[in-house]
Amino acid sequence: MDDCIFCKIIAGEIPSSRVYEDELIYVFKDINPKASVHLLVIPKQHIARLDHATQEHASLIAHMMLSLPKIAESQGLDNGFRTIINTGPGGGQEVDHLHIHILGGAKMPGFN
Ligand code: DGP
Repeated sequence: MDDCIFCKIIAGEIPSSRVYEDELIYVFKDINPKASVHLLVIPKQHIARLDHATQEHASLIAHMMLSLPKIAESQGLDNGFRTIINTGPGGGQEVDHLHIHILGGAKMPGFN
């Protein structure tokens, strides 16, 4: 997607603090962290929102989910972490490229 900032981050056209990458996903630090560790896990394939995903994306989304613990642990979150997926305007999604937030450490958002 030409006008997608996360696609531009994957392509290296916008700088980011990368923490992990494989053939399917790219992981980088959120520019506006809400916790001492705040990462974004994105698929390299452009999927705008979780509710745009279909069965054909099932293995990709499973890969994203199953990668979260090792990514979190690699950033020092060895006592657990929070994941958030905002979907659409009603869910507070600001960037229309599917992303999973990983949050942990100090300054966690105040809800459980
Ligand atoms: P959401 O509200 O779920 O769509 O969260 C989008 C997040 O993306 C938000 O926490 C800030 C982050 N973000 C937006 N633009 C950039 C950027 O250019 N670089 C980085 N690293 N993060 C960004």
